[in-house]
Amino acid sequence: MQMGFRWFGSGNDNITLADIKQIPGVTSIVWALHNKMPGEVWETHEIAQVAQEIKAYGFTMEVVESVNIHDDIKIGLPSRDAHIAAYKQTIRNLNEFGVKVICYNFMPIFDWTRTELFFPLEDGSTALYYEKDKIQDDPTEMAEYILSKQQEGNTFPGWEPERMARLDELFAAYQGVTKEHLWDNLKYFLEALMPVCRECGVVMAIHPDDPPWDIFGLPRLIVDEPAIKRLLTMVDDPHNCLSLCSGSFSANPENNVADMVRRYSDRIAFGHVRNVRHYPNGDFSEVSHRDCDGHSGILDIMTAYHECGFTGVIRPDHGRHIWGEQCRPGYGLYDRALGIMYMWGIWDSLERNKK
Ligand code: CS2
Ligand code: MN
Repeated sequence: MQMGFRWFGSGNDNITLADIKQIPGVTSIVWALHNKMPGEVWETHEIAQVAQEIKAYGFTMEVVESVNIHDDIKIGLPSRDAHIAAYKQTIRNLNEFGVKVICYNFMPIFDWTRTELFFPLEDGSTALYYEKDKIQDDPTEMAEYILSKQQEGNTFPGWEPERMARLDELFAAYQGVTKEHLWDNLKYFLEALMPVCRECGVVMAIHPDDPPWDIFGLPRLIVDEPAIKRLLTMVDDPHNCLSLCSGSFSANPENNVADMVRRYSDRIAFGHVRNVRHYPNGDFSEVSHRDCDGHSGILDIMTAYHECGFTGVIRPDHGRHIWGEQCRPGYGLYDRALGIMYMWGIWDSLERNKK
């Protein structure tokens, strides 16, 4: 396993590369050009600037999260071909800088969705929370709430204000896009990219839908084990892979993430490790990485990765907000660093006891 840390870039993240350098065992920066709108080509001179900063600290940068997908591709509009051509160019440009894995998602309109970004936990920290009953028909309130929590001057991936300002228009455009259409559009997109991925040795690694069920009448695909199987067989190419996110999948208590790791380890290109606690009414909150604080099965998941000899990048996903840290929701320094030390603790003892 290589340990990664998501960094939002100079001027867009209160956390610096110098801070990250002090977390034991982090070798890989999970990065992106966060000022890019879905559909724009990432130019080499723009990539070069970030690459220079990351490399100056001796980090690798082989995982990008995310190159977001234009809605026209998900909807299946004729204009998708131009957006796919731009995406191919971005893959080629990223390849020049040693990028090997592109984490992306295929969720209509909204990325991860929560009803409360600073929910108080019993220990005095706060964390992201999902209250099932609040996600009903009208997304306006939820979207306005999430946008209101953006830090001044910091981007919020997947929640671009430009897109959120056009919610009605976007919902109208997705009218009639069924789950089957969305599968077809994902297949079309991946099949179009595979030749470039093969040529460059770059892998497309889809992030599961968060939460893993339909919201606001919008279909969501990557929600459980049968969906993983469908995705990987539908485009059966080693460049069509998963970013296995333990927190996203385990928001549904029926999903067993350790099993997914064992079953699909050869197609997992990147791992997110995060712990979720379920409440009896179907609500969930994010909690510390410690196994007993939640229900995701962090010990089993790390053990499964270890058994499979996983050599890719794993990063802590969201953390709690602790010690008064002012940070992007879910992306503070302190709790993610604690999560890393917990993961290394498990990993190092498994390594020592390896037969
Ligand atoms: C996060 C996502 O919800 C999550 O688990 O990791 O915000 C993730 O970064 C994106 O969906 C990736 O495309
Ligand atoms: Mn994730």
